[in-house]
Amino acid sequence: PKHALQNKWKFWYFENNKDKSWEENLRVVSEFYTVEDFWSIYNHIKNASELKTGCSYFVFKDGVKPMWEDPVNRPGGRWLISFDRRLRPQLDNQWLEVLLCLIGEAFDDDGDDICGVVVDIRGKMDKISVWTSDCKNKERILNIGKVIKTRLSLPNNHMTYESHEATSNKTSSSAKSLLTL
Ligand code: M7G
Repeated sequence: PKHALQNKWKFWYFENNKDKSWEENLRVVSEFYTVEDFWSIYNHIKNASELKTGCSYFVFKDGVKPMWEDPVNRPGGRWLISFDRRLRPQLDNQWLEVLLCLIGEAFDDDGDDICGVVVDIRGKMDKISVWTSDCKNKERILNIGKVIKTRLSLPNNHMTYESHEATSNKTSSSAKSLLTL
């Protein structure tokens, strides 16, 4: 028998096609709710580092669209980790580690606040982010952040948490961060 996960997840792909709106560029690749189905998707698709600049993968809980506007995401925010694109060879392992945290239920009850995770392939800095549903729940945000920091062996001050409200309203390149780990 396959090994069921606590949640059902959807794997999304974003391609930066300038002729379409942001939302139109977002597509569901597949969904999974067992460990085995996760691996068959993961092994079938390109590594994040092989995607073109401007592309992203999103893995979100079933029922939550990977956008700020989704009612589950709207009061939330994200842990943001930036990687110099010269470190892209390490990105695939870091992204897989984040996915394994989801699959392995590494966050215990704090995982209730996880909405999904994202990897963005960009020109200068690639990004991995972990979206949570309540930007005011500092305890859960910190617990989740500490798990990620440990599993990714990140140095201090490498992760910042920002609300989606701040991200979506930002005028400069970075939004005000609420927490740092
Ligand atoms: P990004 O791809 O998250 O980061 O956002 P980047 O600046 O490093 O490429 C780029 C742009 O995509 C944003 O300025 C928005 O125009 C759009 N965008 C990104 N997200 C996550 C959303 C979203 O959740 N909703 C909407 N409406 N637009 C978004």
